[in-house]
Amino acid sequence: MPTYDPTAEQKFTFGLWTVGNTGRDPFGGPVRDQLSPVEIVRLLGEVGAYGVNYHDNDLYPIDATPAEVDQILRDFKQALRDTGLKVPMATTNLFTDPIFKDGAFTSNDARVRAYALQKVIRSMDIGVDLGAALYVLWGGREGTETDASKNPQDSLKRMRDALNFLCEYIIEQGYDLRLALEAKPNEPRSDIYLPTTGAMLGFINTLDHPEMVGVNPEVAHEHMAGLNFAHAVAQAWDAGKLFHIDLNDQLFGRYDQDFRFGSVMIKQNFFLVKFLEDVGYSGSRHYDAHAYRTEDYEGVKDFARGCMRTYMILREKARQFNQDAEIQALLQEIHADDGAHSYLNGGYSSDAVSRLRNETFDRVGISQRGLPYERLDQLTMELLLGVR
Ligand code: GLT
Ligand code: MN
Ligand code: MN
Repeated sequence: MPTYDPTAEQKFTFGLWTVGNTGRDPFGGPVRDQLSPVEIVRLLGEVGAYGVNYHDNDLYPIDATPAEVDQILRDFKQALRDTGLKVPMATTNLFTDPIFKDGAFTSNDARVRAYALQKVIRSMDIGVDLGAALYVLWGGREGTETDASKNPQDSLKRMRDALNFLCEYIIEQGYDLRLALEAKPNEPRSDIYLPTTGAMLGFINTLDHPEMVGVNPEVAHEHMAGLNFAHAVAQAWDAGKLFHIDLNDQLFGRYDQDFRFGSVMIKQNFFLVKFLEDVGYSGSRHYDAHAYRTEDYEGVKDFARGCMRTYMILREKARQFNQDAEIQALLQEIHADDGAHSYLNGGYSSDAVSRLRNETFDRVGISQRGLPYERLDQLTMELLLGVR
């Protein structure tokens, strides 16, 4: 019987802002005390996480003096040594401070754009020192309420200039650091630029160093846009761009709920986990989620343990799916191929075209073949519901 305990191989990580979330929302104040970074690291150590990620200002206040930052880092590093937790990813808060009210890299104010670059560079230096090899950029304020304020193409150019600048900085410093861009369709801006993972993937190819930049897709963000998350992840993987992943959960059409992973859409999350495990994704499995507002810190631990446990359960279900004789027989039947058209597998050739031109297809006969997807899906559901 599997234990479903988290393993180091899965690299389960949480942000300081996730288990440290105090439950503040637009309609109410905090319901939990703010834990210090050291306390959060201890909590994560207790629940068996692999690592902790952070925004610069989750760790030190925006106006901290260099001496204050040094002291905070010393304490943080000590907590990391005590617990064995890693820091695989770091990021910058470019959304909370009022200076970012009209964006950071895409702000209309050149001083804000410059300040944003300075803030990222300083935070990167610290991130690299803490061992991070990945830097996430989520542009929560990079957007508009009214398109009268900015030309969307100018905004893309500003975004591109900023990312090119940061890549050159990384190269010049000799850092072993890659960037991962995170898309979100809206909230807190009415419309955020590059709203989906697919849009980010297209944009990356316009950069000076596309090889240094990938994506950080988040379940909730694609669900907000009504999209199939596993399909977005597959596209990113296929492009060699799945550098990181933000796991959480929620139904379509809602605000960014960031619920416990696997708490809402079981089937979708199953196919996501199956995909990640089947292809051998080896990056962090990061939980960008937080506990219900009803919880105290015991409940936050339940939340964190639940995120990892559900992943491990779905991973075991994926293994069962791959070994289930009936399911595999159905899949074989569905994918049956007598090899008659394998001449098309090698790509284009004039020989292939002339063979293709001369073929006659039994259109009606082919259409009449039933595809047992109902049976396949029912077996999948029964497996997930625990009766197989
Ligand atoms: C914020 C946002 C997340 C991003 C984080 C990284 S911050 O919580 O909602 O989706 O991943 O900046
Ligand atoms: Mn989110
Ligand atoms: Mn996220």
